[in-house]
Amino acid sequence: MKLFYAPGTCALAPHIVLEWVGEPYELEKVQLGSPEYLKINPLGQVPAMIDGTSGVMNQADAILKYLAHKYPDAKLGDDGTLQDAYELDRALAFFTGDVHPAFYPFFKPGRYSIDESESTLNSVKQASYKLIDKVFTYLNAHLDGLNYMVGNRRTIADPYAFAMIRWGNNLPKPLSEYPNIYRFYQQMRENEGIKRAMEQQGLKQ
Ligand SMILES: N[C@@H](CCC(=O)N[C@@H](CS)C(=O)NCC(=O)O)C(=O)O
Repeated sequence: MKLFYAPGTCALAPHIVLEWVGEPYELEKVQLGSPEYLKINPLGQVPAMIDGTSGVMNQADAILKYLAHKYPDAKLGDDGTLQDAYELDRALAFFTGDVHPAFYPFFKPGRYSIDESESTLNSVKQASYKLIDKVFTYLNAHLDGLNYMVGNRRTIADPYAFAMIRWGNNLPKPLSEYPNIYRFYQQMRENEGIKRAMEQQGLKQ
């Protein structure tokens, strides 16, 4: 099992899951957009993963579900009920389809406009920030009274949440203004598997 990652990206989520599972795996740090990496994942994105003869797997949510299925004893998937399976899929879809895309224009505004003037790029970032605030406000309400994303137990949705909440550390509004998100993040930050994954990626915060 080999995980391709770049530090601090959404690849942190499957990296944490691999730490939680505790089986041997390899890590390969890649240069996003490099010709070498495009040969591995033509989308140029991380995470990507290879498991034996699987070929190159990509898409964070699919990789997370693959790991949950491959390692049922780690109990990081749904609990076997229809409702829980829905709740878990909903959480993964929220991060993949709402939170990740909300952040991307903030990180790479030049991709979202053919006018690259500073004022246009700032405008793209501000529009992105409005979306981030919207999804964080929703997430903050969801986490009210909860320590985990789904079913009040640890699942693959929690590292995904952690990786994206981490991106919120350098926003105009501090994370502490979303108190439930802030509490969730601080609590996850104490987890040994998360500490190991962050250390391996060279991440401080
Ligand atoms: N749909 C993909 C998106 C992955 C993605 O965009 N990852 C970012 C890092 S968080 C990336 O590799 N960006 C490089 C790029 O877009 O060129 C997934 O969910 O895995």
